[in-house]
Amino acid sequence: MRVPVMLVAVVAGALALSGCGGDTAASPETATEPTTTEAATSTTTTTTTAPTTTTAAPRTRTITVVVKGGRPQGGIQRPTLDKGEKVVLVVKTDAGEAVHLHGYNIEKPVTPGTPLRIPFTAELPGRFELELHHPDVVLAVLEVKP
Ligand SMILES: [Cu+2]
Repeated sequence: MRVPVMLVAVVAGALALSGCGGDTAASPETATEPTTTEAATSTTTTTTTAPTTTTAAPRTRTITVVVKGGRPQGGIQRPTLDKGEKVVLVVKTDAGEAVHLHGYNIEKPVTPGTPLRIPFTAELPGRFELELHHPDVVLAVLEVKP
């Protein structure tokens, strides 16, 4: 609901242009991490350790798959996840009845035209297919590092 249809289409198009680069840049809705790249260029003499720079909120990674004509736009994404990473799979499809994340045994019914969100935590290492059922189409392959 938050991301307009056109924006998703544009992102999918950009992915298609750049080939199967599974990892997209930070999505606009989750880019809330402070960028501290320029903060280190201060020329003060003493280096005091900043007390509050630990990662406070665990970031949630959003992986969006757009299916048109029963096929994933931009090819099969192959994102690599860290063990314990929080992930939200967003599937927008014009076909199919269910989305199945193998290995995690998460299967949710999907309505064509309505984005489906599948939040989960990548606690199981390995390589797992995200599949659209009826017809069976591989949408993405997630690799969770041990
Ligand atoms: Cu399946």
